[in-house]
Amino acid sequence: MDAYDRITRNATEVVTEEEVRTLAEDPEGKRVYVGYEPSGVLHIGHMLTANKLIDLQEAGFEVVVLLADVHAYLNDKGTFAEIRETAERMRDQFLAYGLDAESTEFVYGSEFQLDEEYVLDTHELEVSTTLNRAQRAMAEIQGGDTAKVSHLVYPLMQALDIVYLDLDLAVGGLDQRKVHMLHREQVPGMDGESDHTYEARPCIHTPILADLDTGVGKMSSSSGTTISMEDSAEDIEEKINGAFCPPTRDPEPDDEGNERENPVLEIFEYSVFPRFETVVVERPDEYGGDLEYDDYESLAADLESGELHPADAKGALASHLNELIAPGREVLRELDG
Ligand code: IYR
Repeated sequence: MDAYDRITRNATEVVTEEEVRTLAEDPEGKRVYVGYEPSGVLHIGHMLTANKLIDLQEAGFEVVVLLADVHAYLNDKGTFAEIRETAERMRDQFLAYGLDAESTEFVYGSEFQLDEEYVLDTHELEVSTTLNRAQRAMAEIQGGDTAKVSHLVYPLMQALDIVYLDLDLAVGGLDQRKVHMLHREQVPGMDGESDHTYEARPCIHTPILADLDTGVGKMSSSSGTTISMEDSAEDIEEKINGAFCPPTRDPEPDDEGNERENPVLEIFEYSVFPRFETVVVERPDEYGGDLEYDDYESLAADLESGELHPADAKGALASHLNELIAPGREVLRELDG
């Protein structure tokens, strides 16, 4: 796989392809980041963007993980002290998941977001951005129904982080795209207080998994079922067994006309295949014996043809997820004594 294909595999959106192609010509030492509002336990959504960071590390990028403590505070996720504590736990889980310790830099937002230059730059963006624009950028990130003033400052700060961390590329789930677009439109016009470069950077957006139980709408860590670093092997098995998995990549809409996805296949595609050379589906000999897949396409095709039964696919998914999660689970166990 060439550098561009590795950098962009499984991405839903690349902004712009041309800019990322230029980066791919010489990725060595280039800087890329994902920012996370700290939460005590990683869930499968964090792991999906982490897979992309691992791809980028393998392509030669330096990875910055922003532990966005100030952003979590602005999004009403707890007291500042509570948020700092969960951020520390997050770092250890990312390393256990497979980010390379040598080429990963963990930065707390509060290390630079309270500096005078940064605060003045935020105010500059407050002056140049309409309320409506900031609110739209936040629509998919905001916790709670009521927009607070903090929710309008949040995307402006995120747009600035890309400047202050001297990044060459920003990565995020598709829910971050409007903030990144705000960055691309607003930052290049800034006067700016700092010595950093106020140029727009390219962005890559990763898919958002569908709801595990129904395939309708997005998987959410706050409602519905999610898979997390805390889950035991049995928890994972139980959750995946209960997942929606018709024998197709393209399920029919439900009775109310809502579009549906196949979350089991999505997790194979975005979480499992990027991390395993081959995926083995264990089956007793009387059911045809083990199956082996080198890529997502052949597994999905077998599910569609009936060669691979959804129950066997789920069993393999649970065991591979368990393998990815086990080291982080161990870290959490040690942290909690
Ligand atoms: N908006 C992210 C958190 C976040 C991401 C980046 I990239 C930042 O520069 C700051 C915050 C979330 O929804 O978790």
